[in-house]
Amino acid sequence: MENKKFYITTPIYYPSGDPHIGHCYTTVACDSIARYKRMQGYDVMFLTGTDEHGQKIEEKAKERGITPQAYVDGIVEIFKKLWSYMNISYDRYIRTTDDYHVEAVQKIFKDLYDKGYIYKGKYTGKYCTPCESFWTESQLDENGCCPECHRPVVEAEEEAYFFKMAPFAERIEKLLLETDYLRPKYRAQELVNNFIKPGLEDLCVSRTSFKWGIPVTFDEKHVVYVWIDALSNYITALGYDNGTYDDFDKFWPADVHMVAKDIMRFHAIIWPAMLMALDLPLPKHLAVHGWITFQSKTGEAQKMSKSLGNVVDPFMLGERYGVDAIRYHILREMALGADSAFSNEIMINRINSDLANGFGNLVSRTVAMADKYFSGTLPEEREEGEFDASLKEIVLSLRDRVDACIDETRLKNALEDIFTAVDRANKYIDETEPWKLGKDETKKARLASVLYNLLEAVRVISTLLSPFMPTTMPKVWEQIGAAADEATYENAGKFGVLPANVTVHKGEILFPRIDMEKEIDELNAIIEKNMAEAKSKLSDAEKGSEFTPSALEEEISIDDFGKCDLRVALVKSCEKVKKSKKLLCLQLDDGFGGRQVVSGIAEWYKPEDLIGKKVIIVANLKPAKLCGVESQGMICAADTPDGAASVIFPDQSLPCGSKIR
Ligand code: ME8
Repeated sequence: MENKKFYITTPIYYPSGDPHIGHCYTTVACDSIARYKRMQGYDVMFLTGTDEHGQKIEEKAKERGITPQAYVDGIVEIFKKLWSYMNISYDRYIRTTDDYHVEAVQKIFKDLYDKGYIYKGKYTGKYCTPCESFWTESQLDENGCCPECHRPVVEAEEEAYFFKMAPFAERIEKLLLETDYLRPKYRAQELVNNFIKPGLEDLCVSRTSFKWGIPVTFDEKHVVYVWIDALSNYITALGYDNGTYDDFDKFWPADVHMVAKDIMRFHAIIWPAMLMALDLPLPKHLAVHGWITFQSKTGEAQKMSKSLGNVVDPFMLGERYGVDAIRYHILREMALGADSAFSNEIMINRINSDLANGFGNLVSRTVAMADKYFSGTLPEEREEGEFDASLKEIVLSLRDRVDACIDETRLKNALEDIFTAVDRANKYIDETEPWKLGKDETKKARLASVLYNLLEAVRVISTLLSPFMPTTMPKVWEQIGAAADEATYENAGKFGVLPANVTVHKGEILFPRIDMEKEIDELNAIIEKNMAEAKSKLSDAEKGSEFTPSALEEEISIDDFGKCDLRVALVKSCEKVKKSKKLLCLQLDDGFGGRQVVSGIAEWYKPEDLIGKKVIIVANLKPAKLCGVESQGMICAADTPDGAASVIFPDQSLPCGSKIR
């Protein structure tokens, strides 16, 4: 058992809104790895929690008229409820408001100060309030906005403590470029180029502009910068600098920190620098995954955002399809490093093809045949035959392949490998045609072999799947007659473990097939309702603050603008363009005798929504034919955050032909 220890962490999440499918991804991924490692016999510590301090939380609580503590308490409960619902087997849950963590962070801060790595200075710079991050001029994006969220930054000046980063630059560069700390490795160069090459600047690590944070013990008007507070969680939760826990020596350094790319910089640069300053060993791996984006009806990928109403509610999905199906889907779709679009179609297809038709069908066919031909109990006579060897080979090599994927945090590949074996087993049924063997009394021994081989394949596959889908697999073991001590990791490397006269038990359908069309209609209705509700709940200011405008076009002169002739016009009549789902044809009174304009807004407007309304047109646009219909100009519309077009309606009292300037 010596050295068989494994420590894995999720980020600690901000309780600034309800958790969604994005948070589930990291947590379910870490949970599956933790379960797999436990199954392999490791002593596992799986940590998750919540990051509860900071200006954003203070502001949200104020808006609601409650204390920050009451505010976070409410949301933490929802996070914990979700984790229990999703079968997350964390060993420890840290809240940064826990006393022991507060005390330990204060000691860490003092320790870094005493060692000379933290000093007092004055901060003037750019601050992004939503991200709670200070940036230097050179780090801002091309519009002078926050490089993470692309929202405007404000000039901020305050007396502050700083953490010296320069002494660690060389070691961090080596860590990123020469070790396999960062996964995927291709992101290392980008970090080195953006942050280390220009010179690692000292990090501002205290704030005086708000109160909801951990006070600096030796200068109480300062609170500790949230990232110093948050990152420390990975060691305080093990008992570092506190007496609440005592497994620091046992579990540190961590084997895997898993995060999404938005917080890679903090974990790839600041966290190693802190650990180096504290003279502690560095974690072994930082696994960085992409975003789960939401694929809208119009097909574009959007960041999930509460104000768009597109946050995918894991409770709702779990109720409809079962928690294991959701766990499977998100892990199967997401590759390390890459973004992945969440769409209901992809999810339902995946559940139907892999789980209902693939694995579910394999189990139910195998069990049903053992039941039908042998009343549930296989006879002991056997006859080996063609195809057996190739089935056994793929099943026997599966465990090693999955082990390697788990060790490299490539869960999508682990599931792909397992489902290659599922496909192989289903093909074996087609090849051996047990229904024909069943009709022939002389082939009973061969039939028993075929069914036994299938049951063995299912045993190995279901054992290796159990960390990913922990609720369903015990039901499979029940159906195939595997005892608990037969469905073990050790046995997943063997063939021939079930007793020769195994008895199966027909059971419920594991993954019912979903009616795609019906489901999509229902889900779309739910999403539309959520979007409308989210919109109506938000103030205009909030809508603005969540929206990231597209980049500005190249600068033009006033003369250039003067060339563009915008006019007010009245929609006299309007109809859909035949054979086009997107186009409307509008007859306009433009103050100059009338004109016809074709506009691609049919998805969002019906003709009757527009007739009688004044609109703004680009009046001197060269005519063009759209779907064979001539268009003499263009209707002005704004892009909405959810990718629709919103026609600009000027004041109805403006005469047709009025020029816009
Ligand atoms: O950043 N797709 O907390 P956070 C994939 N408190 N992953 C997503 C996601 C999405 N759409 N949305 C969230 C913080 N995540 C800090 C962390 S750690 C010391 C402090 C996951 O609540 C992903 O793991 O904003 C991401 O890194 C994390 O949630 C950010 O959570």
